[in-house]
Amino acid sequence: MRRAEVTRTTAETDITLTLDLDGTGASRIETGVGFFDHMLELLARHAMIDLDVTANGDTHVDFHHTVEDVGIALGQAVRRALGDMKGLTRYADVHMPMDETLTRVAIDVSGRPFLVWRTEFPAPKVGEFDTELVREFFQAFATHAAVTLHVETLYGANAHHIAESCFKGLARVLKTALALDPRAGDRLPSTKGRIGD
Ligand SMILES: [Mn+2]
Repeated sequence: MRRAEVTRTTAETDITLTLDLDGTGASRIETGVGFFDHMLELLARHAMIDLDVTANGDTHVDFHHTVEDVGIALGQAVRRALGDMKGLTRYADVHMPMDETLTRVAIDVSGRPFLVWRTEFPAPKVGEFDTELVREFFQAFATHAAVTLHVETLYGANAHHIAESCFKGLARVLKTALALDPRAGDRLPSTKGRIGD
């Protein structure tokens, strides 16, 4: 069972997150941040990960702590749910279109945290949501899932579309890279014999 639950309580946020990597994309997301809920719902759907998130954060300050801490919790949960990584596909990439926007996302479930971020937003906000928080989420996720993640928006004009292409792109690379390869059996996808440092 590739499932995990993470609870994380700080002075800034209180988060409970459960996921099932081998789900159907069902989700129940309540972060108190509408746009972020929208992004997490489509992440779960397109990754086919079952995901429940409840976050009570200091959104009276702004959405920064809530978004970053959910990224941390999601990364931790993915890493735990992966277990020993035997049989893992490991690599994936996608070009994700969203109307006029095209974003490329590539992942290596490497055990080595790294984010390359080449996405800029034409507007500082989508509704109430600061667009700079998209990068914060991806950085937190990549660090705590211990994955190498490259995100580059090749072109795009609409900030909502750009954000959505990043999250959908992440979803699709997770769906592929986190899948078990039946031909791999119980072997690690590494000639080194271990994943990580
Ligand atoms: Mn949308």
